[in-house]
Amino acid sequence: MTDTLVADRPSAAGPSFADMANAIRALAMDAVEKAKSGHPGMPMGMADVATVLFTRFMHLNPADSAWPDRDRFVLSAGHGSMLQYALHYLIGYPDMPIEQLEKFRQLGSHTAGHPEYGHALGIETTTGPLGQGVATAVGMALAERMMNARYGDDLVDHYTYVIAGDGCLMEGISHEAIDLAGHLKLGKLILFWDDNHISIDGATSLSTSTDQIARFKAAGWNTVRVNGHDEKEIEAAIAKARAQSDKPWLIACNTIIGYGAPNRAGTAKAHGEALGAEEIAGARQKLNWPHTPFVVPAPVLNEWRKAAARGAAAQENWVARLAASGKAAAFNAQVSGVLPAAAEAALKELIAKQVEEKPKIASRKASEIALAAINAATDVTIGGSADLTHSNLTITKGMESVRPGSFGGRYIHYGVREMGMAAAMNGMALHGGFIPYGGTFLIFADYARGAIRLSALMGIRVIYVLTHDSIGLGEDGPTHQPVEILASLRALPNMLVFRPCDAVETSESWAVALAEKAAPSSLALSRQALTPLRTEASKENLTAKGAYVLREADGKRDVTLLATGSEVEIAVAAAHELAMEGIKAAVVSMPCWELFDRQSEAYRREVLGTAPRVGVEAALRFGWDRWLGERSAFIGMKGFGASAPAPDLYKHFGITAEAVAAAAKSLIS
Ligand SMILES: Cc1ncc(C[n+]2csc(CCOP(=O)(O)OP(=O)(O)O)c2C)c(N)n1
Ligand SMILES: [Mg+2]
Repeated sequence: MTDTLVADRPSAAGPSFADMANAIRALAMDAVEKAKSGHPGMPMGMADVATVLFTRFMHLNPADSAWPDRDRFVLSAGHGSMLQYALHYLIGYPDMPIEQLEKFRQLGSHTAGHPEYGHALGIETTTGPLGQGVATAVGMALAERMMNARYGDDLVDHYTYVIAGDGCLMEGISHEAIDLAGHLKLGKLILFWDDNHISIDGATSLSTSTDQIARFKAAGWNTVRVNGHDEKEIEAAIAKARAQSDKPWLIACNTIIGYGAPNRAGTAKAHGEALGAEEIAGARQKLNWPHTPFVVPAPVLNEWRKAAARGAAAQENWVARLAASGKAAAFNAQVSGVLPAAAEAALKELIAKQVEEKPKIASRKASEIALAAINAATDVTIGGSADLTHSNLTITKGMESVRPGSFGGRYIHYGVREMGMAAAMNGMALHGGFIPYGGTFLIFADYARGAIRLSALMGIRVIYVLTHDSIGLGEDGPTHQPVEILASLRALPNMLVFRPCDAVETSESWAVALAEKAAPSSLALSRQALTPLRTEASKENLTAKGAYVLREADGKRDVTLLATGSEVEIAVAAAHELAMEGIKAAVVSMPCWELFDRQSEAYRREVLGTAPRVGVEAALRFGWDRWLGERSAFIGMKGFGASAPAPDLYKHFGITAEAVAAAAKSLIS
């Protein structure tokens, strides 16, 4: 339960409010100056807002930064990273001593140029690509409400605070995020807009004239405007926003970028470069902050540390409530991130059944069947789709939809908002308690790219269900037929890209994706039915090896055919044709290149063999040379697709067993 809705004021005898905020300003100036790079203007402009928020409202415990019911703070305007680092030092995170601020932007420090998840305690998400933080925070606030629906106010009742700049609100992703948050009535999401009228090129009037208050209102938010340098107005607005949790809140803060810098304040010159010795000296005078660089006087620091003490006390109360709730075991298991054993067991059972029954179904359908087993075995999975539920096949029996103000369900209608969906899933995964998966067409992964990239960079378990994965989708034509997207997803470090060839491989892909805690997964799934190829029981999850010999040649290999997804059956048919002519071809299924890359070199050599190779995939060759070697051929796409029934397209583009066999023969003749 929220311990207090009114602000905790600093003691009368303590340092002034200005001193408290100026500590942030000075640290930001000094660190940027020492690094000779960075962004002093935003931390100096938002110092007052951040001081009110952190010293009077935030509940977090630096000694236990993973406390599940802590308030979340997201610095969407990630270029202002020194604001976050200064706050972390002042509050007393153990990994943020002053030396870290002195090493701002240096290799191996905790103080990277932009806040990086995992680099320092208390950084809830990576920010820097503008707008992402806003959209990620929507997922966090949604996860908070969904956990609240399951465990009640006593155990889950925290706020998600975001600081966004003009840039964040100009980015298109903010539209998706704001719209979704307003629609769902995420009442515990509070967004501060650093309304300083400045971005890099100069005045924001150069590029925008949107009435942001009207825009947020139109999306279903509460709004209030404050003078962002008036502690009383800021405090009153936050108190009001916390007390009235019917809708998310926009607190528009009139601020001056670089507040305190005598010449650069209020100008774009304050945005993204060191102020220089003279300007800093002038600012020290103007702010009445005579202290040497990187020194915060003890009374100021002590006052700041009280915020940590307040958070620690709140956590202590929470721990007692958890113990008394009778729900501790379930709650702890849910937030542990460990996949319940029942889900794994359900998939094993399903795979055994599919080996027996040999269903000829699309891999999107196989994914639906796998999800039915998973979702019946555990409720940590949260499904959703960007308005393609019945194409992506992401909903399973008994899944209730999340609705505005009602969060007991576990299926989210993200609307036609691919990047908003991906970022919200990032937020849910980061919040903890859930494993989010969400669907769209593979082609529209590009619309979500900015957020998908952050899933990979942060190393979090988010699962993308990307159906209609090639020309195999047919009539919708080249706008919908991905030819380059597999390559672009595979180009992302730390992303597992699965393209299963049948129902068994699809179930296996799900098992690996769910178990992989430190990387996101993308499942590229077919619209069209696929021939069952994994028809023999295997003790191992072969997809977990990334690639494996599906059909060995009858004797010493003349050629090795490598394929993924819907083209594996074409490779098998080609091998059959070749066999009739006495040519010995092995077929290697490669459902996940990244996992194959993780195997021993000896295993990879054994699978790939030394015979010439033919790659088969209904996509561009880009990336395939990694596996093909010198004596090789590739059967796939050379450009965009076309609109026609899928079988006609495969023929038209020459992705056929005959073409594969001919390519193989040309290599060995
Ligand atoms: C997606 C994206 N595009 C561009 C940038 C580069 N960039 C960093 S800050 C900034 C201007 C942001 O303006 P504002 O949010 O008003 O920040 P302020 O200047 O007020 O600190 C830009 C364009 C970025 N970080 N992310
Ligand atoms: Mg600005």
